[in-house]
Amino acid sequence: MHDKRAQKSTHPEGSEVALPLPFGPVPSERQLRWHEHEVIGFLHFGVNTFTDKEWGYGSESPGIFAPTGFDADRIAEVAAAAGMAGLILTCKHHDGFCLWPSAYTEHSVKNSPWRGGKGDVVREISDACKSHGVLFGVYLSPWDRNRADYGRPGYIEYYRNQLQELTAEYGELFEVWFDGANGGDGYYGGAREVRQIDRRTYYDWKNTWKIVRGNQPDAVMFSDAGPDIRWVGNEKGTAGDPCWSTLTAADMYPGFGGDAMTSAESHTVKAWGSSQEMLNRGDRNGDMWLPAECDVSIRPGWFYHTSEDDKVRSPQNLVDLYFKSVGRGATLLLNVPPDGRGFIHENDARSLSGFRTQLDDFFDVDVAKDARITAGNVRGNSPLFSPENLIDGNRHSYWSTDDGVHTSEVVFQFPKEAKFNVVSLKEYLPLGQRVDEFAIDIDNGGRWRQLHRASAIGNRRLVRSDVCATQRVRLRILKSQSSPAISQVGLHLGPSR
Ligand code: FUL
Repeated sequence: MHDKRAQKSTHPEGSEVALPLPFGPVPSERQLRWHEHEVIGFLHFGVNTFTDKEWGYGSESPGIFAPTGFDADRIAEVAAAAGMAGLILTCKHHDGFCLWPSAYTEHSVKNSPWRGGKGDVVREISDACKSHGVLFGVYLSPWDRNRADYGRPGYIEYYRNQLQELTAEYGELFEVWFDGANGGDGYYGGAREVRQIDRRTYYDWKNTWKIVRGNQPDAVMFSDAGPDIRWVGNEKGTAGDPCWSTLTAADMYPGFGGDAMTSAESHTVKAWGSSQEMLNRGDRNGDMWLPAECDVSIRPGWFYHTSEDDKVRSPQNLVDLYFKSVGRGATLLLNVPPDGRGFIHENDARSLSGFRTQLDDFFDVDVAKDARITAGNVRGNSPLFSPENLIDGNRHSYWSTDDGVHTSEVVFQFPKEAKFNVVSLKEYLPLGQRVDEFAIDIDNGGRWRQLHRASAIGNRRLVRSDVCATQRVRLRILKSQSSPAISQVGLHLGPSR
């Protein structure tokens, strides 16, 4: 269902030609900013780093949290060098141990030997992010296996108090992450039992989220169900193809993507086969802008384990993930867990740096800029919507067609053979996700040969191929819900697969 409200056309100042009307749901300002981030880092750090576990039971002594050389600057520096736009820290994982000296519990760094009980990991990471130009975000696990009151109303007050501390006392946040894993066995203040909660109602999310909106109006909130960013339905770092940025999420909530669905929910997702599949691909007819974030770890586990030092993803593997996440209109949230010393292990740092070098090799040069460009149709024949906008490097300018012209083409003519193995496309998002299908053709001895055909463009669509050498490239918009609005076409040559 799309927004059928009557929309008035607007004319930019001094122009006779009206702007195209938006189509369907459109992103908010905060979502638009987030779309630009592309690669974000995730830091899983806490008691598990010292117990060699993935999920702490909740009974761990704060005394075991003892990094020998914690260095937030070194972490932020590695992230910045890797081109990560931001870092999200697990301030509290399911074990309940807090990396900041929360006023509401003793189960925190204030009872650890680290920095003599005066330390604050959240503060040090947020400060280091600031000095390295990296944005900062927080993860606060809704599930808490330490708390005696988990599962009762009192815990909600505790959880909200902590959300208040993190969102009010650590400067500007760009993202707040709500994990879906919730309920099961745990320490629970010594009860050592199994506790289940109703994921739909227990947290009264609508009101809990207000704390974040009040303190951090520019931050996006992530969960299985938004409200700003959705889980991509797997932890492999790959978005569906296509992966629409729209979804109908009214009945969804954090934890929805897990296995525990009510029969009403199973009904909602029946058409997709599973909720994970729905999250992975999005819904072309969805009524909300709810783009996907692809969380994945650089190692098999989320927390650091010495035994995985030789299982770190290679730069090539990370580049492949980039193409399957960012290249499908989503964001890559790459976990790089600090080790027991308290910084990113040398093997992980080396892979990250190789990853960045390869991406730069791809995208530093754009041969499309050398082309003469012609389009089948230009909106009102106005320079405002000229196909030249496709190569001006400006995210806010775009090529568009007259109203009613939903299929069209753009031809890039080169003075001499252009070589590339990646095509990069960007839609102008403030007008919604308009294009259903497109194709890329190359001139092969005077005849067009189709290189690629796909559905959906969105924030970014990367098409990887063998190296092409040609004097003409053509983009065909085969199906669009409205006049297309494309803001970028890039042609790049990078390392072969
Ligand atoms: C999952 C958690 O259970 C994992 O430990 C990790 O934090 C991952 C990002 O989300 O749901």
